[in-house]
Amino acid sequence: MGLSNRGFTQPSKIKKGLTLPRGLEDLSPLSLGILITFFFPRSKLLRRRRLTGKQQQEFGERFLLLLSKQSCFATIESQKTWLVEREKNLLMPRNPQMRSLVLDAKQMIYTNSIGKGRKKETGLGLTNTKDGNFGEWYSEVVTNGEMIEYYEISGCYILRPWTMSIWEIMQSYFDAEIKKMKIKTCYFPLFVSNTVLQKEKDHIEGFAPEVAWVTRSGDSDLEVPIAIRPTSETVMYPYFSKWIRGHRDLPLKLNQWCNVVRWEFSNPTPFIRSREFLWQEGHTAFATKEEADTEVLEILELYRRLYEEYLAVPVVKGKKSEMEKFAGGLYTTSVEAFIPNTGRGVQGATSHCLGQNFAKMFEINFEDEKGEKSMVWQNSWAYSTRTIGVMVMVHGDDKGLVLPPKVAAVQVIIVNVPFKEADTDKIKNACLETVKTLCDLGIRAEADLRENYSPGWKYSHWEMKGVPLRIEIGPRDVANNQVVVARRDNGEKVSVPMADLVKVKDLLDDVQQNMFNVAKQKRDACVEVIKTWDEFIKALGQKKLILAPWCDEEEVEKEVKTKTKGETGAAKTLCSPFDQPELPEGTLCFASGKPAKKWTYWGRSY
Ligand code: 87F
Repeated sequence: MGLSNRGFTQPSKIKKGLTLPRGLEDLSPLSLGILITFFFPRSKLLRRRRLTGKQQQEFGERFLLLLSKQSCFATIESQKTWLVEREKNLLMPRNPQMRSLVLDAKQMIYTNSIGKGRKKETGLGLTNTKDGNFGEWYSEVVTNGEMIEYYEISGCYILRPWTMSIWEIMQSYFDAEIKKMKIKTCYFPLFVSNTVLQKEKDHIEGFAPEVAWVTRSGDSDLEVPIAIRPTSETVMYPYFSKWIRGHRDLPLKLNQWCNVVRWEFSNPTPFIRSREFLWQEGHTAFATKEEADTEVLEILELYRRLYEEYLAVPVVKGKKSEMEKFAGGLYTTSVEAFIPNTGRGVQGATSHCLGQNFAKMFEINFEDEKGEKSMVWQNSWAYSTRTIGVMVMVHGDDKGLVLPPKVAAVQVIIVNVPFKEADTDKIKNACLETVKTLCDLGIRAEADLRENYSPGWKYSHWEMKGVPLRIEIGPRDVANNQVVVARRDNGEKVSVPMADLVKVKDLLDDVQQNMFNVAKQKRDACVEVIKTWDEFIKALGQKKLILAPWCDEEEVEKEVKTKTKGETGAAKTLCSPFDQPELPEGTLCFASGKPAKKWTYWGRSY
């Protein structure tokens, strides 16, 4: 990607008589002339806005020649991407005649360049494979799948509707669950003063370089710079102190849905590591530690369900080591996911018990039932848009996104397959009827009846966007009162009688379950139980998720980190799973040789 089109501004330098790149042979020079007019609205070549038919034809011919300069493209793949990228940006002329020509050419370019003939090279529309170049594959999937648009500020991304609909579904689930727990919604300001931010020193220490500051308004410097929230403990807790007086004010349980900013410097990745992201942050205060402990686990269970039941991503619930926990808190629990392709763990969400640290700093006290002054016990917990990135990484394939039905904005896409002599209206009506039946059944279904795209193009398009089920309706299906259903997860096709469309519900459930099972199988296949340092190093080299007996000493963890530091980052503890395998008496720590206290997951991580 990122191909230069500098060559296109110097038509005079083109040599004639070169062969055309594959896929473009069928385009008439006129169509191409029109296309290029819209491809490069700002190019020097097209400074003159209004072009006559002849001029367009001329441009078309030049364009063909330019395209045939194979040297512009490193590979046929890059040519393909280039064409698709341009095709996306193509503007539509208002004149109906021009419009139909452009549409015609547009479809031809797409189907010719990435359609049937080339389907096998890689997944349609993707130039990288998941196993070939994971990083490039990921960024192609999130952009071509219309989830993300890159933005001019590094580490910031535009979240497109396809992303936001997933986020909203997850939000509805989680919000409803926490409301059942009597957690109330609130909203605190984005800005935080330095004094307040610095109040809890332990907490901010280490994070300080990531805090972004506003230092100016217009031309004048602010008297005191103000920070943009990286998290809201220090924003909220002064008010907890004000609002909590007696035991009747407890528990205080708040949650806010908002954005936060952390000015990361390491390799930004859409969803996974971005400088601004969306999350929910819950902040609660209780009279007793027991209540706080209980809530930590209740929330963690909601996070597990979010990953496993909604995103179909298996996670491990566990406790973070002292080194990896949130420094301002008492203990941290998390759900940890794993990306088999990169062999990296990823912290999916965290639920912290803050103990009384913040209560001390912010004087969050209450008078208990006996009239004695007491300090509250606090929790804080969050999941962010990172969840979506994990889902894409785990399920995506060489054709693009694969969305679990439960979070897909469109669960079923219905495509009409008109044949030349067929009654196209009849087919369209069958599609619309199917949409209605499915929607009445509570399924999120839509029909793609656009006439300017071929069925093949539409299949690829919706595959790229990860829609779980595709229904194809052609003349034969109409005649037989049936539809053909194709699954995104495994490519299987089945015929379903129109009268049995309720079966689509079972199919969606099956896709959801199958996606989880497949992901779990892959994750489990990466788990390596090891006992010795040599085994550890070997497994790390094989991108495994390592489960090892550990002495639980910080010094040892530090040493492992130092010893494994390399280009791809050091290995660290991910969590100690709550679900502990048996640890036989006398088991030794893989790293220190001291008696092991617990089983812990280790690996490189995001
Ligand atoms: C970056 C800059 C400043 C993480 C930061 O996990 C402060 C911080 O406090 C910071 N990055 N953290 C820890 C966040 C802890 C906690 N906050 C509420 C959560 C859950 C939600």
